[in-house]
Amino acid sequence: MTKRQPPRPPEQLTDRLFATERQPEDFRFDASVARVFPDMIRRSVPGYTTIIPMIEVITEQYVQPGSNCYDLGCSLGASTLAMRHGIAHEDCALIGVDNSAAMIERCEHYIALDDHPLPVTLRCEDIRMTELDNASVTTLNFTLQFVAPEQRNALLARIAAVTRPGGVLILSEKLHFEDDGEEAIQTRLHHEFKRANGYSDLEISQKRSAIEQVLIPETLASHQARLREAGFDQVLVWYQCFNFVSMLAIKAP
Ligand code: GEK
Repeated sequence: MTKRQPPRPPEQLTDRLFATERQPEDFRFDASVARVFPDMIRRSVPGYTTIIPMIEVITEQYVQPGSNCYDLGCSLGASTLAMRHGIAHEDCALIGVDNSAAMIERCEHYIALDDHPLPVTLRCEDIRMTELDNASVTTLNFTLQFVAPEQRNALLARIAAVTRPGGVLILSEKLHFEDDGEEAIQTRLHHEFKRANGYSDLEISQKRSAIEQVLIPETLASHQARLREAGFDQVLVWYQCFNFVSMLAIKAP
């Protein structure tokens, strides 16, 4: 009798996408990025490996029975799985949304490998259009920065409108600083973090050019003002490392 092999995670590669000289081209979340994504985000985003488990802790605190939880821009589901493990109510729905088919396809494997009983619905959709309703916890973990700035207000207002009293939005973003001196220091520290994680100067500069027009960072003050305008009653920073921040926007109970 042949022994059944346990399911294996999809093959994960080291991120070498920008290691050799390449033609300038805007960054896209395609299959080549999806294949290296866990390595890429861990080595590129300071604090990512702390933020993910804290999303579980925050979800646990704010999830409400009979509500929906959304992970908008779920990629391979790291934040989705953290939310899943923070939800103790069987009658909650957890929905992950990403408009990259390559990400969603791989995400399905990671969700299937996780043994938590709460079902996860994955939607290959644009977060600007996806249906939202009856939310207690919504996560935008480094996703809003990829939405055009002029479209951010409408999305956040829609999230705030469907968030129940006492519910929250977890918003993680790369920051821009008003003060040029601070911008220069925080950027240098971020690049040092990448160097310490094995990225070369060529990789850092090519990635920077590729992402420049695609990822538009804003100041902390703009985020805080927008979240309040959107309808959240309290906005606080629960984590910051260099130019990367995570905020908690709360609807009053
Ligand atoms: C994590 N949250 O591991 N609609 C849907 N998806 C989008 C859109 C859009 N309009 N724009 C971008 N995305 C994850 C990490 S990554 C962050 C999130 C990063 C998706 C895009 O396809 C990608 O998968 C994700 O947002 C951003 O916690 O790569 O820095």
